[in-house]
Amino acid sequence: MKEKLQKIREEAIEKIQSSDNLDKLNEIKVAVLGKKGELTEVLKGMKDVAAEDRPKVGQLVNETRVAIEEKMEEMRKRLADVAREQKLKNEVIDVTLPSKKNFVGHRHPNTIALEELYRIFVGMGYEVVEGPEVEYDYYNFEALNIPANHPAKDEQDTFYINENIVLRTQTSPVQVREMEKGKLPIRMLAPGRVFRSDEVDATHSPSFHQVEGLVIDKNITFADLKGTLAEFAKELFGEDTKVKFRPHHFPFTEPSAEMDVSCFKCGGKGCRMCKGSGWIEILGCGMVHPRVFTMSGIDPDEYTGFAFGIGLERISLLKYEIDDMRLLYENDTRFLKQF
Ligand code: 2NL
Repeated sequence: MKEKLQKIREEAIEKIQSSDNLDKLNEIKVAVLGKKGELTEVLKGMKDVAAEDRPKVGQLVNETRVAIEEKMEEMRKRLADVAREQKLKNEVIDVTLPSKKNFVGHRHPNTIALEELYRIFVGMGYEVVEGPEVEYDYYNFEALNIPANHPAKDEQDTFYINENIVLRTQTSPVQVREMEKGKLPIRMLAPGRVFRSDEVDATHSPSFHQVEGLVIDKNITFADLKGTLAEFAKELFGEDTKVKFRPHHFPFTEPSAEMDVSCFKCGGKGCRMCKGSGWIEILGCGMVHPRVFTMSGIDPDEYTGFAFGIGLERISLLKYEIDDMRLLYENDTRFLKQF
């Protein structure tokens, strides 16, 4: 019996010492100390041992168990340490590795142009105001002195929601709503999406963006309009930019004009950009029509004002020399990432 226990002990310790991971150690534990383990089997055979020898044999079995358990615990600790070391080694972060490339988005050309307009006009004291894209016919047409029989009101040009409601064709209704509030003077910019029933081509889209400006105060004259817009043109296209006003007609302004800037590409000599003329049309403008004032409750004998409308896409196309408006709407990242 003594030899048998000695043998179990020696074999178990040898196996423990040669095991190289915690799973193997556990297998040994089951094989020796488990329910059907070698040592447990010896204990089960105790009934065949003579009664007077039992305490001695029992003590021997216990000593063997303790010795194996101690060895096992010692080995378990050692293997756990090794495993921990290995885990830490695997988790080491090399802080000298180059970082992942950060992909940053780009601003849309329209956004860049709009922010440029904000910079210029907010710098002159203008306030930016937005309003609804779906408008009453009244605010979009009637309050702007556009009569019922005007061609702009034709279903060919305007998207109608119903008889009284349209998709706004300009952002002037935002300004009419401000005028109605009666808080004067006004110096405002009305940017936003507008809609016209146009066929898509290189220079037209059924949905584009407009930035309108409005200034109302006592004693505002056409000289204020010219000075303001000339300054704007210099800020946007460069200090050497000249401006030219050509008489025009809008129902909401009187007198009305279109403003050209000297070509910023050729300086006025004539090139592809300005189609040889040396001038580029940039915006429409004029003095607010007295009828527009009275309809919004402002006395035209007390107040005067000027207004202008700029096509945002036209500015982005010119400034970034883009030759097709459709590129602005496709959101092709190969195009957008150039800006
Ligand atoms: C263009 C240029 C323009 C205005 C817009 C305006 C707004 C109010 C009163 C008077 Cl509330 N005018 N806006 C004025 C002149 C030109 O836009 O080419 N439009 C078709």
